[in-house]
Amino acid sequence: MKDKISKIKEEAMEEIKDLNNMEDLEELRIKFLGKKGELTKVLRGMGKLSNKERPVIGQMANEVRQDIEKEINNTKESLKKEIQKKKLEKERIDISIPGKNIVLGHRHPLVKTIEELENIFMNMGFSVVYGPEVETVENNFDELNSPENHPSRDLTDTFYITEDILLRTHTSPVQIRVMKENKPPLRIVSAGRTFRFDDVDDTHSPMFHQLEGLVVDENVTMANLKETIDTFIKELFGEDMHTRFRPHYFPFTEPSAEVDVSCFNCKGKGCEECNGTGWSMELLGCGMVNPKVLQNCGIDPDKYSGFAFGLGIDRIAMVKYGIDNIRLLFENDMRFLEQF
Ligand code: FA5
Repeated sequence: MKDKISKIKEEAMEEIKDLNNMEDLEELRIKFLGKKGELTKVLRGMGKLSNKERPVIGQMANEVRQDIEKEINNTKESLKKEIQKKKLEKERIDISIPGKNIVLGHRHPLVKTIEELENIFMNMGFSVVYGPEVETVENNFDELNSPENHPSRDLTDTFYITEDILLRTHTSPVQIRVMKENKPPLRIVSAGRTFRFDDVDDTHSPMFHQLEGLVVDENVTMANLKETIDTFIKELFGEDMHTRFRPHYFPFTEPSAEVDVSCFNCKGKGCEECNGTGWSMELLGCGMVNPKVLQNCGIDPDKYSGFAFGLGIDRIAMVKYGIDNIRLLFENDMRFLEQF
């Protein structure tokens, strides 16, 4: 039996030498030391030994088991080191290679313009509110006193979703929402997307942005409206800019006006850009809230009056950043956007 045990040890040690992966090592451990392994098989025969021989053989078997285990563990350790070394060699990083440039984006010129406009109006005591882009015909037209035969209601001018729901054609329906839900005094601005069946040219787009303003209180006058617009334009474009109010018609304001701003190139002197007029393109419409609209919203027109205005935000961004074509704002061309 002693010979058998010594032979097992010799064989195991010899086989371990040739192994170079963990799986084979585990197989070897099972082969020699497992429950059905070589050493266990020999030990099963110990019952036949005399009382004198049994402890001697037992001790020898234990020593052999420990020796084999020790050799397996040592081999495992050196295999681990070997694997780690190979891995490190394979994954070595060349720190002399130049790093990849991370391109950091920034806010779109339209978003910057909206934030700037909102900040100016907030400093003037206005609150910022939001309205939905999908509106009811009632809020977009009816309550704003737009008659049935008004051209802007036409199918060819407006994107209808159903007969009663549409993509809002302006931000003025926010006026209705605010006046129906709140009592005067009111002082709000609301910016967002608007939609019209307009053909695209340098200053028109079927999707564009407006900022609506509304003030309702006792004794609000046209002078307040003029002063507010004038202050805002000077705040946005500088003290040397002037405004001009031209009479206009909107069903929801009476009287109404369109506002021109001094040409940004020549500051009013007259140049090629403004065809010698000294005034830039049309930027906004405004007026005193029509008493009928106040009434539609449950506000007493004998007690309260108000003014409202609607700015074309895209055109303001164009003037502010010297952009001569509205299409550029929506094409997402990085070469254009990176300039702001
Ligand atoms: C209106 O939309 C009125 N709701 C404005 C208003 C509000 C008047 C409150 C009175 C009281 P208008 O259709 O003129 O008005 O449009 C206002 C501004 O939006 C224009 O001055 C222009 O700057 C801009 N705008 C209009 N259509 C387009 C378009 N297709 N593309 C780009 N900007 C546009």
